[in-house]
Amino acid sequence: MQNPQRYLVTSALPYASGITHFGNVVGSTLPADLYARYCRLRGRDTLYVCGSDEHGVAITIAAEKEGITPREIIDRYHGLNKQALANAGIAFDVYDRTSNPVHYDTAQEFFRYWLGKGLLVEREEDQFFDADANMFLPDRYVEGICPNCGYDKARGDQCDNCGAYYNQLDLKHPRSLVSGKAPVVRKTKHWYFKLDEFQQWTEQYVESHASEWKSNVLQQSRSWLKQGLAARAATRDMSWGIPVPAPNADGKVIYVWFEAVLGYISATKQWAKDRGIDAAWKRWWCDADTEYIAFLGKDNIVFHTIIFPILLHTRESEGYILPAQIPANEFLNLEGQKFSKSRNWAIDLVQFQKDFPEPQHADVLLSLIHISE
Ligand code: B3M
Ligand code: ZN
Repeated sequence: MQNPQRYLVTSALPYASGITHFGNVVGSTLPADLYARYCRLRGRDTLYVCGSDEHGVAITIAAEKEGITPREIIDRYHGLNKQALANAGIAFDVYDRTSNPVHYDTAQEFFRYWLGKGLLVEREEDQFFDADANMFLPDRYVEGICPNCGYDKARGDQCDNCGAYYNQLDLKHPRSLVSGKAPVVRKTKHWYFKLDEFQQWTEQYVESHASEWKSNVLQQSRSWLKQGLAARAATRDMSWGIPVPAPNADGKVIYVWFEAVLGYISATKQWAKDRGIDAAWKRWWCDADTEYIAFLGKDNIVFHTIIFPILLHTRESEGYILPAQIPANEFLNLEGQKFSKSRNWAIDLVQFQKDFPEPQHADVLLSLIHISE
């Protein structure tokens, strides 16, 4: 874009399922904050938007582990993370949360729009079901051997080892993380988003940024597109999440990745509401003079270079803009090993700030940490 009038900056919404760790901070939040500060120093009209991602199985598994409700989990960690990031000096203009009713309205409005445009098709498909727990097994509730690389702790929707996304039925030797047993297959109905109809448009969108995007971002987006986009379930059988606004949708929620990215828009609406300038959100999301830069970690690349642009493109006729720049950092290593909450190999922000309460200590640590390329 030749001469942007304003700069919209977002960073990936940390799940409110635990304390945000330095991998999250250094991977997307800190670079976004640095860039937003640079824009402000250049006198640019800048808005830095972030918040908590509060739905999906990351939340429900964390709640089940502690025997508390998802609401209790998100209220605890949204508050802790928001405070810890503020203590670290991250200068958001808004740090909202996707349990906000403003976000429910936004996500359901988009979903109704896609239904009305025929972009969602109802399908009855096979899905893993845990007969002992009497529940369908979405995403991380099932683990198995990755169909792409053979990793033996691959999740139901994505492999942490090679990054591949697949239909959970492609997992080999699947086992339920609820009962530990092999799941059975049952039919269930979901609404599938016709991503395949946007193959050509997405290729054109990605290639139009080939000279600006980082090589890791381009490479992962191109390889995903090379596999061919397929219709993906945009709903899940879960009680926690945003209810599907369609007839006969009891017990169905919008799949977290089809609503969390819309959380950037909802947070901007909340920012405008808090200032009594409700309509001002449109200046950031529905004005061609806005330059949008989305910061994230490498495991979220395709949701920001393919899925989110498609969702926005469906409403480009109303002026919705697309991300112009999507800088993604590789995973942060600690003594040569990738950060991992589950393997208890992380520096969590809250603990660090307890041990080193002086504000300048956060800067020292963040400046010392090496981001693995
Ligand atoms: N909550 C972060 C993660 O995958 C995810 C980002 C959402 S950005 C809309 O850990
Ligand atoms: Zn794999």
